[in-house]
Amino acid sequence: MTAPSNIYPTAALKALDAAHHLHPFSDMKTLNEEGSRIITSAEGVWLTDSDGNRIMDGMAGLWCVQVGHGRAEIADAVHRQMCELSYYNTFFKTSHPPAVALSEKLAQLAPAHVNKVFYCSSGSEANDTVFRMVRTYWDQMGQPDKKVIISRWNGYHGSTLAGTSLGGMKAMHGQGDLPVPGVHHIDQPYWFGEGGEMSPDAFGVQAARELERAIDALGEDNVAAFIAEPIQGAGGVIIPPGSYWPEIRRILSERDILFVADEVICGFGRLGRWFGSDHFGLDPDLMAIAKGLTSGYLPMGGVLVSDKVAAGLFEKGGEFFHGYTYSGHPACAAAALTNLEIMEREGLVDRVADDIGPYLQARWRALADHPLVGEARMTGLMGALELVPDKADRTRAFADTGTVGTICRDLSFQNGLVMRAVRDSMIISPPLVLSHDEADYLVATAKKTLDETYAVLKKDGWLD
Ligand code: PXG
Repeated sequence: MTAPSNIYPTAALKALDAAHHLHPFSDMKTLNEEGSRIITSAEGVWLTDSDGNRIMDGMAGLWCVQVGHGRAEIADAVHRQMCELSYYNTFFKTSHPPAVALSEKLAQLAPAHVNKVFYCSSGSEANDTVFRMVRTYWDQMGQPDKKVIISRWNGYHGSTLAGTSLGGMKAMHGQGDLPVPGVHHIDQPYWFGEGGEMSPDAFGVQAARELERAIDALGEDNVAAFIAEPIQGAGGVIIPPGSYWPEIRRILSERDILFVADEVICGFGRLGRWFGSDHFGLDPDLMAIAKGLTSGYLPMGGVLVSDKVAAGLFEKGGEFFHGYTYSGHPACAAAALTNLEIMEREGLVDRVADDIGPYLQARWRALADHPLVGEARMTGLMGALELVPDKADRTRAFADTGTVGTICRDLSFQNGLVMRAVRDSMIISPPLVLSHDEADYLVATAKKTLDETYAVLKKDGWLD
């Protein structure tokens, strides 16, 4: 069968896209004036667009393509599964082999006290599941007043009602009158942007103690859970100071609330361990997963459930009135199983910890020498560059937040590297299969892009 990309020339594809396709998180007016970039194929860490340009996928799609693009092995497994059992549900006392096998595999990979999984199709649905699960858990435990979920400003947990509400993106809250009641946001551990004169560690402790203050002000008896990403992704790769997670752990250990790790980005090797919780020594009661679970080959998400929560929710009997038509979809489960098999066989998680991770980090951090860069940070394969008008003064930002980031992002694309801009920081999160040569290309292209951005800003009067 011929794919549409081979039928229509680029201009026609752009015109049809503008006429009929509403894109996520996009200013449709501006986008339609410019036209979308049409990606037609991909292999490894490389994308090809409809004009034949090769571009390095520095974002692994949207933080998800761990094993790289174009793995026929996953496509074959999905094909086989679809020929055998393309769909059946997991409601009403039924199951099927791929869902059973994947559940066993996830229990094996998850921390020792986490042995069950509830499936859905995305990270947003995972967090909607979390939202209902933690409240239902406390109902079951005879503590129905424990309802409030604490989360963080500038956290990202998806764009459904619960996802947006749990997330801390004010622009998103503004659309749809969110958050829903019962969500309380605390400050994020963003030292570069908000740490003022404090040392990173002193700031990390202060940010963690926001949680303590919030629980105590709301009343422990009213708080159901705290949800957080181990490292905030969409918020701008906010790597907390070393003091942050240990202090959060102390606070949680002294109080009876659930801890939910949103592993949608940090899970599946991104930080050099199977989960971000392993990297930071967290002890989550629930873990939201998606993205890297299938490397994005098919949509799938889930909530990993600890023995404690499973016992409270499911062992007394009674139904959890929750689920999706596609919970545990056989083709998606087959994609996930094959993806995890590839990751294990090729040792991709250890590779991030011991090989490509340290290799790229050293070269990425050296970009801090560039006159535009205030900080270059990276953990595992997840990094950010803070673009600033004055290296000597961390508190000074560019006017018109986001404009400089967009200039740099567009130049990066032109130069053959996808970087994502968050405010005025540049983000990368490449596939875990990135080679050393490809890492060198990534850093050289980022450097060239920074030079060109600097020249544009100088010419247009952005810099002194
Ligand atoms: N939690 C986290 C931590 C995420 O990063 C979600 C939940 C929601 O997942 P779904 O599958 O519903 O999208 C995410 C998603 C970006 C970007 O531009 C980030 C995400 C999604 C789309 C764009 O950084 N993260």
